[in-house]
Amino acid sequence: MSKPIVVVTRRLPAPVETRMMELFDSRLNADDTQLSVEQMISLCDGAEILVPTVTDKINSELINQLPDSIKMIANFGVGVDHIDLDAAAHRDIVVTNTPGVLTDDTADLTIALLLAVPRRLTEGSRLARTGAWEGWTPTFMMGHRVTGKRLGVIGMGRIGQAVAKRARAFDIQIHYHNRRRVHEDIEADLEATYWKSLDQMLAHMDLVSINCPQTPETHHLLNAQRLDLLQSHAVIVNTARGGIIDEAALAERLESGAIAGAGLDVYENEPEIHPKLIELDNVVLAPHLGSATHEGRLAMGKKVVINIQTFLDGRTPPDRILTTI
Ligand code: 8YV
Repeated sequence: MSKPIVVVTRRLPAPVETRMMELFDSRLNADDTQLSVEQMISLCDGAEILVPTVTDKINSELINQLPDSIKMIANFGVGVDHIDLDAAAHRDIVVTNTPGVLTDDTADLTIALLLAVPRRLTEGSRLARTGAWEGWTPTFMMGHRVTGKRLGVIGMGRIGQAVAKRARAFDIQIHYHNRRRVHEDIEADLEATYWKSLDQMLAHMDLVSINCPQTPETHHLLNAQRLDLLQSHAVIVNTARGGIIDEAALAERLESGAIAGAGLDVYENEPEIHPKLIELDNVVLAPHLGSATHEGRLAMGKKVVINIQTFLDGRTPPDRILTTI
């Protein structure tokens, strides 16, 4: 019996690709180059499953050109803002993602940024490497303490909660804004204060972490007006999606000192980064590393495989994303 054909748009960790080759007739991207719409459509000819990543724009234009043979999009990653879910539903294409297995890694990176910015870690590292360091003095490169500060988590889902849990270990006070208030047991556990109004929360925080998905509702959630609500000593960290912040407005405020600092792992037009952000010393930049651990990426691959196998067995994949249409 012939194996089902699976198209994988980017290189995945070797053990994941090996498993996919064993189980499926896998069309892999050995060069790991970004596929054009035409290439993706032609590769999908006769295939049943497409495995994209965050770097692929799976918009309605592409979905509508996919061959009828494609029955499933098994995304390698948790965020699905690059996939038009409604267009997929219209064509009866099942979409899955990989939640849960990258929660801890993303939360760890968030904490790394939350510490690196107030403690001026990359600025100090640059100084040490260029030989410009002239030695210790009592007033040299002072940053700010995080202990006891107020952290406002925007989006108290799996990752937001994991960030809050870690931040508690630093005696940081947890505040959050979420579409819905979380269960009282979780609030009690995290000693977290719920703010129905994002605007009011922003005005009172020392640290802000973005941990919500990007949706039409959260696009530019932190626009110029909201950024202006932040206190001038506030530090903002984003490990979710770049489009949730108006990047140009953020860069302006970081440059003027209206916001003290930022730690960013994601950008509006990846891999482009706003040129001002690159120049500023009060900004720590990471190249979308949230889930970039060997352990995390293997677990993501395993989830993709399980979702595909379950679907091919005629059952509902564990990580199926449901749309309302
Ligand atoms: C992944 C991410 O590496 O899972 C996500 O949503 O943002 C990343 O951590 C990426 O999406 C892989 O497709």
